[in-house]
Order: sequence, then structure tokens, then C-alpha cells
Amino acid sequence: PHLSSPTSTEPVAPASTTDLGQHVADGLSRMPKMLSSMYFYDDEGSRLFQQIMALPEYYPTRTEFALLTTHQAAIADALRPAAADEHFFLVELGAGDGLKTKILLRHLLATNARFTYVPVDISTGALDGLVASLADELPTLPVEPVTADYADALTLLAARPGRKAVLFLGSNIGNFLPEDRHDFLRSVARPLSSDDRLLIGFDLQKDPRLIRAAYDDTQGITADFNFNLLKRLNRELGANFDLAHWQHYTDYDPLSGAVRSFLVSTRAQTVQFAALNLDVAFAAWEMIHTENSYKFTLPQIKQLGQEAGLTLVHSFSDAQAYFADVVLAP
Ligand code: AVI
Repeated sequence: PHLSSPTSTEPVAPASTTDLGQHVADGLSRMPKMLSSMYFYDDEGSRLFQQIMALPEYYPTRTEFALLTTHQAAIADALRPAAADEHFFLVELGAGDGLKTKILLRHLLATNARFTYVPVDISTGALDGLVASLADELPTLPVEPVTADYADALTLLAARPGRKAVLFLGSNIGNFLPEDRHDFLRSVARPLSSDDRLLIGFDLQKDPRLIRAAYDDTQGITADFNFNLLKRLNRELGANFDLAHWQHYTDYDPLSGAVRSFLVSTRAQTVQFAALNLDVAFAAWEMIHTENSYKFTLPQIKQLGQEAGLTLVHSFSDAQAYFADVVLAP
């Protein structure tokens, strides 16, 4: 409902503990056990992800930052309406700290674009930080933050009239399983009209060693990010995970293009969830699959768009072809 009211700055309620409890009860009863990476992003997880983005091994963020810097004029032109004075909404799904987006925001403001920035994120802490930094750095920019997960964000997007450019940066798209990715793209495309645009960041397939290292950094920040999920279950569901008996494990399969991350139980153990009245037994070396991070090729990206009824109109990449920001049109 909030996206339908252009003046609202009220956050939409975040996913509740009940949702988390249901997800955990379901995910840990499966074989193999799984938990969705969507639950990484509480305020602490969002902080850890910001540290990941600055790690030497984690190439995606600085690569996309550089490519946005290099191609800012062309990207901004591809997103804004042809009529310079037409207002549009720049909606960003999973805005986080907005560091990369500020390149585009600055360029659009400097070239007198008329637009409202609508950052959407699941973490209130991350959004508050972003809004405060924008008020400081770009005080003339109209901002309407929305706290929501992707599913709610899409409902809100559909209810919002007016020209839109939707940003989905950082290879967040890579965190969907193929069938969910398809559904997501179709739901984003559905409410868009032919003049609207969608900019999506895709991490590209490259030296598999480089990809694997990005998800297993030497400082252990990515491991802490994964462990934070267990800490969150301890905090929010009264669970008693003992982190001394868990490991972070990750692998990259160059054939499917998927990095998969796991939490590994290093011994047989039973974990109690007081809030769910649930006990879960883990065998020694049993895995909880916590994340997929898919890497793509340009032909795959083109096809993904087509399958969702979207045409690839521009593709921007860095000199090493590590990452691509593509502009799609309905
Ligand atoms: C948010 N997302 C695009 C990150 C990724 O690369 O899949 C999350 C992440 N997980 C571990 N490191 C970074």
C-alpha cells in the first residue's frame, strides 16, 4: 500500500518472527536441510555484508562500482524518460548502503532529471543509514524509503502509477534459484509499461578460483556472515546453536554457474528451538544449504530476459568482463 501513496515515508512492516519460525521448521525438516539466504539480512547481517563488499577477494562490488562510474552517462540516459522534464520513480530493490547507486543519483541530479528515489530494503537499519547519508550528501533528492522483502516490494511496485526505472544491482539476482529467478523477473516485468526500464547487475562466469575465493575470504568475514544466521536463530527463536561445532563451507560449480554456501555440523548434535518447541538433530558433517550465488554468461542473460518478456536494450561491462549491468525493456 505504501508505494501507492507518493508522499508516504512510513516503512512497511518487515517479515515477522513467525515467518522466520515457519521457514526454519520447514527448511530444517527437509533433506538436505536448507535455510533461505533472505534471512541473512537482519541489521547485523547487513552490516557484515557491507564489510564483505569491501574485502579484497570480493570483486563484484568494486567492479560494478567502476563500471557504473565509467558508464554513468550512458546508463542514466538508458533509464530516464526521453522527455527531460518527465518525472519518474527510480525504484531500487535491495538498496543496502546505496554506495553504487549514488553514482547514478549524482549524475541524474547534475543533469536535472526529475525523479524520486525509492530505495527498498529488508533491513530497517540499512535503510535508515542510507536515508541519513542521502540527506547529508544529496539534500535536494526526493527519497521515499520502503522497508519490504522482494515479494512485498513487487506488490507495491504494481500499485505505483507513473514512469519507473527499476534497479536491481549487485548480482542480487544470482541469489535466486533458476525457477524463482524466472518468477521474480516475470513479476518485476508485469507492472512495467513499455517506456519503463529495468537495470540488473549480473556477476559473470570467470576463473573459477577467483569466484570461489570471493566466498571464502581469508579474514573470515563471509564465514561470520553465514554464522550470523545461526546467531539470529539463537536470538530470535531461542535456539541454542553452539558455533564451536559449525563451519562455513562453500563451493563453486562452473557447469551450473552456482556458488553454494553451507553451514556444516562438525559433530552429531541436537539443537533446541525454544520459541518453536522444536528439536532438530544433525548428523556429523551434515550440511545446511544457506545460499546460492549464480554466475552468468551474456547469452544466458539475454535468454533470461526473453523468457520474462523483456528485451535486452543495453549491456555495460568492465574491461575484464567480470560483471555486467544490463538494461531491459518490456
Ligand atoms: C547479496 N549477494 C549478491 C551476495 C552474493 O555475492 O551472492 C551475498 C554474499 N554472500 C556471500 N558473500 C556475499
